[in-house]
Amino acid sequence: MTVKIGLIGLGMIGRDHLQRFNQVITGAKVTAVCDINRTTADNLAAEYHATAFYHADELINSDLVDAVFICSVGPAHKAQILSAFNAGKPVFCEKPLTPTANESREIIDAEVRSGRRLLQLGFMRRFDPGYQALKQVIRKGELGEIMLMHCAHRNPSVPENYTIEMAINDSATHEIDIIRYLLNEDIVAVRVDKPRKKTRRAYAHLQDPLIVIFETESGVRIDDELFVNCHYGYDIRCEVIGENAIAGLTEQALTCTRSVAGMSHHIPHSCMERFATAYDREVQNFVDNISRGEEMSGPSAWDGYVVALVCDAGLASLKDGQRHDVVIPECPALYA
Ligand code: NAD
Ligand code: ISE
Repeated sequence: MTVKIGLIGLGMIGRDHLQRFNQVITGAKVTAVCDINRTTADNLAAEYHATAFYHADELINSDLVDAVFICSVGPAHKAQILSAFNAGKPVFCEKPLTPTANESREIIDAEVRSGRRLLQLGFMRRFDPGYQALKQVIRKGELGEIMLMHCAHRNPSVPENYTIEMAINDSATHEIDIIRYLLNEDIVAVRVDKPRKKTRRAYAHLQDPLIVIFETESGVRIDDELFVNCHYGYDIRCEVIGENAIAGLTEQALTCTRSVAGMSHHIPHSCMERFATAYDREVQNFVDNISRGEEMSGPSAWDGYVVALVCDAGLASLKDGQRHDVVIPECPALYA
């Protein structure tokens, strides 16, 4: 069976996934594409031999589509996900689930009413070999009691339309999810610190870098450096500090060069380069579940909702600099 995919949102990540479906993924074909920019939709439909749509609902309800793949901007996600649920079609949605927790709650309630998991969320780091290996190390108990974590989320640059709030609900979302994945517990408090100094490379409206401090249920304290105009590359770092040992992600480069200048290796320049394997695996997971007639697995709407709750607290702290508690309601049985 070839799963017929309808892909909505043909920007940076949408095009990357389109190419992935064309070159890497087995068992699926993109039969329909949609973008509010008609020229973009027409051009990519022609290039990939798909049908162009300009309204998401029309693509979602089309017989050309078995499963919906959402890569539009965050504020458009809720309506498109609910429309896919109404059509009874499985849906992959890029992160964030929605920009606010209240909107995410509506998605939880709708999916629970449907009685089955229909959605996989695009927290691709859970499919990254490095993070998976780190989780195994933690699970085996080699580190002893975990006390601290140091994370860094460095992007070479961000466009002018990237707002300070996006540092929390677009970038830090990845750390919030991966902290929960690695430690198997929830975040209960957040504080955002604005260092007095900011990089000259950021647009005037941005405070960059930021430091976010998280605290988990058991008391693990995590610092996350968000530096989205770091200039030198796309560099994602994570170190877990235990009582007996410390473990972290390694450099990702496959080769290392020795020269008179010393040792050097390549540093990725985009998320598409750094997480290529993770994206391949998350998308194949989505397709395989549909091909086998199984419910969705991997990051869920619940994960998206909890991350949105942490982001809401982070946004409040961005305004007042205070520590904000995160209150997480009981998890519905569907996601247990
Ligand atoms: P982008 O701005 O480059 O592209 C978004 C596209 O969606 C544009 O072509 C726009 O015209 C289209 N669009 C907007 N509203 C639409 C609507 N209602 N219906 C149809 N099309 C619509 O953005 P991007 O960087 O590709 O990001 C898209 C989404 O993917 C965001 O949610 C972002 O957070 C996420 N993302 C995830 C990762 C990751 O690492 N997992 C990386 C980049 C982006
Ligand atoms: C972007 O939307 C992503 O999801 C990238 O993975 C992240 O590194 C970047 O900061 C976000 O803007």
